[in-house]
Amino acid sequence: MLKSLFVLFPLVFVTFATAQTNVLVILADDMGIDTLDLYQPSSTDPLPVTDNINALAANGITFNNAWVTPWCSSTRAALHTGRHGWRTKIGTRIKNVPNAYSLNQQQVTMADYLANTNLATGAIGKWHLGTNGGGNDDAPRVAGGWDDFYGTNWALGSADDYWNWTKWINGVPYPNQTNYLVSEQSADAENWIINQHAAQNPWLCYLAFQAPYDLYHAPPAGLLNTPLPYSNDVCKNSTSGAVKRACYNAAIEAMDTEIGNLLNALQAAGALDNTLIIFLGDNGTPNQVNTYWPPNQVKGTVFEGGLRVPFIISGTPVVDPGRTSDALVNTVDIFKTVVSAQGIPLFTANVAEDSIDMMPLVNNTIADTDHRDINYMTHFEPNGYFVARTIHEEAARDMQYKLIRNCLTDFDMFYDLDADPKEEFPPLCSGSGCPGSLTPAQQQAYDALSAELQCK
Ligand SMILES: [Ca+2]
Repeated sequence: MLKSLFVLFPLVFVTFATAQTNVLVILADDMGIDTLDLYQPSSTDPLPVTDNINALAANGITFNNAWVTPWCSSTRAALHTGRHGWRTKIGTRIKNVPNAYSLNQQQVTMADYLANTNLATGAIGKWHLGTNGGGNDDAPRVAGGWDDFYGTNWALGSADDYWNWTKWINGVPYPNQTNYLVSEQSADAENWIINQHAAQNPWLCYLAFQAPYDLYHAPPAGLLNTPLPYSNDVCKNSTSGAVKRACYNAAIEAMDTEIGNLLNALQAAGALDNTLIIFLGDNGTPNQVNTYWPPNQVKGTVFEGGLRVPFIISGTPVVDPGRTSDALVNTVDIFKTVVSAQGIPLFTANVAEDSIDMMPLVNNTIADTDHRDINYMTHFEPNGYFVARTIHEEAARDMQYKLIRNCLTDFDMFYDLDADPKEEFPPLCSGSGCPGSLTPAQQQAYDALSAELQCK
């Protein structure tokens, strides 16, 4: 199998290694660009205070046009493998059913790829990539390739209570955890990284917070900048969108505080020297707390409200920090960026085919337009091979135009994102083959985008 063959090559990689860079990937759960003042400086909606995320931006690059997938699992699969869903067959969330199609051992992940270098790899937090096809309690290590895993139940995908949850450490459950989940996830990352630093191991830490997320709750008051006037029960049970949004904003503030605690502790330990920090959301904002996008064009869809998330690359390796970038970056790009940051060439066939190294953007040696001409994303249900799809929609965009196709009905919607960044007005054309009167430039863009769609 691919994975067992793969381990034959490590000495080649080590030979090529010239310099290594620690990498901290922080993945937020259910968080679109509508949630941060960084992306919405003139918002009239109350937004959470996120001094620590803003500091990452001040010391890094803020990407304006980053895409992920509309759901937790499909984004994670793309992030870990550098491959789009039509290759991994994970196009949506993995549900908590027996033998659910999962990230499996045949997929080469970035942790696999780096497994035989001297880079230590640790995954912390929400896994949500299944149980290697069923029942494997050690899936983050077995299928994910990580050296260590500290997190929550990957069959379910998430903890269902922030103060009563089971922690899994390398395949072993530790039930009845009562520490606030987000604080524990931050502490686990801190401990793991400090240990690697003490052992003088270069490290890659993937920290997947279960926050802000659509399990609305009232975080501990001590983590908030803005007092939350609602109890945990009210956050949980209210049917008011405004109440839910206040609780959701509070969850972002709590996560931001814990990101600050984590980075301060690492800085104090000298563990952040030569460290790349990547922060992004895993999918857009949930409909119930959406105040920005057109209704129902949010999490779970391939509209911008589902795909477009905060994406920041920060840390000491960033040249000319404090920049913004319009480059069409994608969650799949993290794979080759992490590998590239180690000074390791990526030349293996059938690995991370969709990933494009972002280090030239980090080094500020290319123009934004030179990273990728067309960004692409797919969403389908259910996951897996040889199953009839009940949902299959894809999207592709260039610097200006975007094409959405329903692959089941062959229905297209073609937008000008410069003129209509929220896709709130009727598309330039819609229907099978997108009949309508397009300008020659629009037609050329439509044809190019259409050629990128896979629908398979
Ligand atoms: Ca999510």
